[in-house]
Amino acid sequence: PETAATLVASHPLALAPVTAPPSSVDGFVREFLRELNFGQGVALSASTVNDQYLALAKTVRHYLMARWAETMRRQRETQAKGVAYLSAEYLLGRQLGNALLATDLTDTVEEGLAKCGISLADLRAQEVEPGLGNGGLGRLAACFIDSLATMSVPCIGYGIRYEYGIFRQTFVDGRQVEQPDSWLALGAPWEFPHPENARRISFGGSVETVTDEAGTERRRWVPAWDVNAVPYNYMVPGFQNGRVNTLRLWRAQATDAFDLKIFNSGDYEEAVRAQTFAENISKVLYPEDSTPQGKELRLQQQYFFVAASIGDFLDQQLPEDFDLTKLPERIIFQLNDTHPVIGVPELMRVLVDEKGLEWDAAWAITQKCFAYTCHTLLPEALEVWSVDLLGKLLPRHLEIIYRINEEFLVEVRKAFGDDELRVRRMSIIAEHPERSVRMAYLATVAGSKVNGVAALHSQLLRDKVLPDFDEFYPGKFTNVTNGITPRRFIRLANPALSELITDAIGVGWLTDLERLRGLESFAEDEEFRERFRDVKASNKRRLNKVLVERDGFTVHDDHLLDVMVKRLHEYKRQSLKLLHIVTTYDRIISGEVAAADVTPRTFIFGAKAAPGYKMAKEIIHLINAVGATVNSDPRVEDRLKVIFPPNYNVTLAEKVIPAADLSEQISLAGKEASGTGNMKFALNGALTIGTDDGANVEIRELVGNDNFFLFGMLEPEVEALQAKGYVPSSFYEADANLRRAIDLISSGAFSNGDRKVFEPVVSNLLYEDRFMVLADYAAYIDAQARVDAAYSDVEGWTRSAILNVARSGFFSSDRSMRDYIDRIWGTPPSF
Ligand code: B1N
Repeated sequence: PETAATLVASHPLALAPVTAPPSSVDGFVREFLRELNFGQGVALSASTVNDQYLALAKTVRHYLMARWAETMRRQRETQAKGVAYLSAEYLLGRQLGNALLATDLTDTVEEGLAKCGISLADLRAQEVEPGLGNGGLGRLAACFIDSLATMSVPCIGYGIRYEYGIFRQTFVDGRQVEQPDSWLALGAPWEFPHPENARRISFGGSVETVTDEAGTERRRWVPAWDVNAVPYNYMVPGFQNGRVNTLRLWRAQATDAFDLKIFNSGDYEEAVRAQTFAENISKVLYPEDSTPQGKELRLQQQYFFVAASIGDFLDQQLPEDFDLTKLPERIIFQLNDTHPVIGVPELMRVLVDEKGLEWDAAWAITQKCFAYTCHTLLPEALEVWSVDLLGKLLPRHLEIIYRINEEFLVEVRKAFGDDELRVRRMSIIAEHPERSVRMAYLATVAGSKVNGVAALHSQLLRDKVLPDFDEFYPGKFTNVTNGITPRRFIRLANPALSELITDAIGVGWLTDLERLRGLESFAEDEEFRERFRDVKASNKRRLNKVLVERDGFTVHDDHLLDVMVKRLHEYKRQSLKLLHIVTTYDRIISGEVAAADVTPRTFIFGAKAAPGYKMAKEIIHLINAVGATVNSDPRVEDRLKVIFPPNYNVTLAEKVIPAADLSEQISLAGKEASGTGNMKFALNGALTIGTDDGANVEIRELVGNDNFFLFGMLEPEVEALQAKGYVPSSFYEADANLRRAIDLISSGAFSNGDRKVFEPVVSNLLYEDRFMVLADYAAYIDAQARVDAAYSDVEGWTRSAILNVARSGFFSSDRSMRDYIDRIWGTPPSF
């Protein structure tokens, strides 16, 4: 007879939590109803959509559970070298669709739910996306961990479980108003909290000298306060390969000790305040993209997650008696920009102060265990921390940074002689305007490799931002061009195109995107082109449905869909796009062209501005104002539409990008490190109008000049104009079209005659224009005329669009991962 004991001994559940994927639709329905009944505690008839969504999410994650456990078990067993990706941001997007795709359960689930009278699409729509990132940098991290799981490379993603992600954007009278993003409010079915693995993270205090047993003097940190870091694990399933990697996000919680001290002093209210203080650390994502503010809480966040992650890796992922000199054979900590760079002195502190290694031995390990990715060139985006702040929060780390710098500068002097100017230039410590730590320099000194994110950016990084370091460290600098995951951004976002591609070239391209080359010959196939256009049209109708429901906007399916979606930043030049729209509008209302002769276009903007970035918010206001005026002017005869759906995010991107005809990538040359939206558009069959910047350069090289609308100054021309002295008003004076566009804005045409509202935007363009909008205006207008002409040739346009898809396979994040592995990590696929 079967007893509990024999059951445990023989049952597979005792060995691993095996919930085999259902072999049948009925099997799925049983599991789903069980989750609904016993997990959510409701009957199907009484359940809400949210109940159903949560039950479905949990059912699907059960199917991944055995694979997850197995992945962890094998990693423990093989101790294969892996990547610890350290990133303050992960812009994941919705999880359900991706989990269904990874497990190949979409059809089974859709059918099973239908039997219950439920639509899978409705449940998918119920999910609130985890918006734990600002833009490209956070989304890149999400694409990379997807690719690593799909390629069977060991990886743990480490980050912060913000209680509030990127704010929800609303418009009030055309102006941005931010709302908190309570993404956890309706339940968090994808996360696994592990409070038993919480780690204590210390801050503040002082450093003292102690003598150890061997009689040597050692520095010891005596911190003043601490918080708990509680790990929340997320599954990162590979695409139909049975591997599930881990994303571990840390949440801050007050420690008992912290509370008790104050409780014992009898101050209840102070104890509660202390708790709030500790928990603030993971409360909210800083909403600045590219322009970090030196706030103390931000440094707390950075140290909090990095210390927890390094500690977790050393204590939880390594065997007990691990020889730390072998650490570089086991792990590479990849620094996603400078945000986690405080990890460098942290690893040194752990190795020297806690594990008792000698400084030199510890430094040799540390230098091999880190690599640094730089994501920007903008000087204001390069993080520096004032020595005052850093020393107050992390006194021992500051000491360690000083010593790293001292030894580094000794080497610099050895190499270059007493070139004091150079020494000052290269010092990790800046003296002006205040004494501070240059985090990019620290990362460069400590990292085994430093990479930029597109060919041009990596070159400029070496030539313009860190030339002394490039000279000092030959071979340290490299490039890895960014990529995007085709699973989310083609297969999930564009099922119609995916089906067409598979019909043409068969399966296999989703994990080997260069196979899209096979589509090239289909560009010459008339019937294929017609089907390709049908796909675009159906994606426009799908977008129309979403936007009508969401915001009441209509997208005409006979319009050229011209899209600019990205963070609002002056260097990205949304205002240049706006000048094109105003010029086109002006030509119609002035009678210069008949409305009927204008290419019908719908312009879509999507953009959040950092809440404290005034000029960006003014530009948002102006976009909305131009939209309101143009859209309601009968003279336009509906041939121009400007729509700006609020709260652009990953979920909306998945609908907008597949519908686009034209992708706007118009940053000033040399300013956009890479861009990744540009890649998503090309892979979904939009043509790009763009400057010679970031990854645009590589896109154009690949798709060919004829299938890309290039305009604007090249980076060296930008430099030259800057050097000679840029006077934006001279462009205004010299160009009648530009003058008319700017004057129309100044005249109050978009503000009910009020000439004051947009004066700051106009003045900025005329008298400052840091990003040379006016200098590139004429070339842009010209390029847009080429777009109109090309679009009128329907077959030619379609041919170009197909070639964009066929030739953009390089931009798969799987290829990025191969490049990281070959050039930086040395972490081959495992099992
Ligand atoms: O990183 C992306 C690139 O494709 C973009 O060109 C680049 O602008 C973006 C501080 C940043 N650079 N720097 C940031 C984000 C948040 C923050 O607090 C800086 N984001 C980028 C991926 O490589």
